[in-house]
Amino acid sequence: INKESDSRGALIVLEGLDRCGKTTQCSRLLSHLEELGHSVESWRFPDRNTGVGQMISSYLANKSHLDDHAIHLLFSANRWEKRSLMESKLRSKTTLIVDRYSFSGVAFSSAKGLDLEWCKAPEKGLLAPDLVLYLDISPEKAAERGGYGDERYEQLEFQKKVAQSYRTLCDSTWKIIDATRPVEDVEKQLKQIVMECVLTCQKGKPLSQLWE
Ligand code: NYM
Repeated sequence: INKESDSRGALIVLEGLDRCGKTTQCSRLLSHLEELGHSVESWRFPDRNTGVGQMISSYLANKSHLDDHAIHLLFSANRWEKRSLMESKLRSKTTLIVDRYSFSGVAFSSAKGLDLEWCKAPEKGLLAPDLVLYLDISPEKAAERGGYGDERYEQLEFQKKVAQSYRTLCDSTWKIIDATRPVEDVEKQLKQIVMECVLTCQKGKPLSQLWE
């Protein structure tokens, strides 16, 4: 029985190394869902527009230095400050396509050597995604794509560690997509998986929380 109140938008997260193609695919998914007449928004973390987001942005640009734990908590706070808006969007039946989420938070910080469980703790209670799409590419291939900027973390050796952390985090619910395929192939696969998820949430699926 579908309770009308359980019908909602889907929380769809794209994850992967820098230069894996997430941002391109997010914008393609957004236009696709819009064309089909769905209510949909594209979000990204870090959200650099908030006060916390500006601190993160300055850290990433190497304009400020912060303890590894402190920046980890800022990334998490940046998600917490959007949590209630996220929930109200989903309940009002808007689907959210999110470029990076808690998994990036844990993968990047634990790649620096921070304890995995410590990294997960502040994420507990954030909304759990309905779908995690992992755009899989080797750090070497991603680096070959060029366009690593001068932001912190955009270095091959570090990306190798991040890839390892993602491997630890990934579970059977994640959809692993071969991101070395041509953009259109990846797009086609993603659309199919995403549509299924959007329809499931539309029919009614309770919201749940991360790592509880
Ligand atoms: N990043 C992103 C983190 O270290 N922790 C997080 O919680 C999130 C969401 O920020 N290299 C890192 C991953 C990226 C960098 O992200 C900026 P983007 O998608 O390049 O704007």
